[in-house]
Amino acid sequence: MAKTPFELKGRRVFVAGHRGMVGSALVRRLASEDVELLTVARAEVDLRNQAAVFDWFAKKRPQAVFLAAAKVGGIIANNTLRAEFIYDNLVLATNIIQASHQSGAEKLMFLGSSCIYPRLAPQPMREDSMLTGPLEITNEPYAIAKIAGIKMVEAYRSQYGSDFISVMPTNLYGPGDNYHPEYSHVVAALIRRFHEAKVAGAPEVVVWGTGTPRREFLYVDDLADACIHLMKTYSSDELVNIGTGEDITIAEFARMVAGAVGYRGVISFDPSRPDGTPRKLLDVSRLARLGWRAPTSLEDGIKLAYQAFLREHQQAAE
Ligand code: GFB
Repeated sequence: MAKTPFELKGRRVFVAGHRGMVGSALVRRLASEDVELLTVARAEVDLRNQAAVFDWFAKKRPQAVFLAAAKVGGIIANNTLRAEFIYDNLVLATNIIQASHQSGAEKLMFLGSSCIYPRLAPQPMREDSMLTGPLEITNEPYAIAKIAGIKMVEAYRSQYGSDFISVMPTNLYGPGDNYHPEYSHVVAALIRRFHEAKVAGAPEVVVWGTGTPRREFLYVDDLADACIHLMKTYSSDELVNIGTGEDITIAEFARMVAGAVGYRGVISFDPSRPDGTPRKLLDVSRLARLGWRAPTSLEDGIKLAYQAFLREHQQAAE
């Protein structure tokens, strides 16, 4: 089962979800790995369609699979599109994990999320705190689907001896993010809101919630680098958290984004919007023991994300 180090070089590597923020970062990172990269457009194969997925895997026979396809969104998207979040994420996990097994993939990495840990898990959250308490209600459907994926990986390892692993990224941001005003995550939402307020000369920007929740943010290219490192060197049924090990309040974070964007007006808070989990800081000591730490500081990452927003915004306008 455990065949570490796992050589990526020369292998057929499938990135499921290559158009998403995480998948496109994996594709960028894999460009320096000398692999035969496999991706598939949604118009060709909808990864939620079991027959189409089984068929595609039988033809392409990827040797390594990154399962980065997911229905994702911020706190309001998770809380509103509850059926889509549980259905899409469950079906993506079951289709791709089973297809990888059937077609003889040698290695698979399943990407989960820090919201699989209990709402009030002791901080920083260790990998063994999964399933020790109730989940945050606003993203429970998403978290349950991700927990199911983790349990599938464990089960396939145990019954079939598959070299499948699971990693848990913290809140992510960077190029390719979704800037939808209502459904995005906080980083993309605030970059866009502060930018538009600066351009319009607006005197005030409203930030959702009380500003007191704490969040940890990881630049998505750092996540991709950690994933490649673990794909090559890690094989165990224990999860691995991927984060920076540092968090910040939403209020402080909003001030940082305003600074990076160059917005000088007033920042106010709207407590009628949900705060979500009070704090979710990952314990990254297992990852550190495995030889990886995040290279990009939050200050630098926000600047890079703002540049990416300006580029993507420009392209969308053209
Ligand atoms: O990023 P976010 O939507 O995700 O919100 P979660 C983080 C925090 O930022 C919350 C606050 O406390 C929000 O209230 N916030 C402030 C805002 N202003 C805004 C804004 O304009 N937009 C958004 N979206 N938030 C998600 C989960 O939780 O995190 C998912 O729902 C997933 O399942 C993802 O785990 C990583 O950290 O609260």
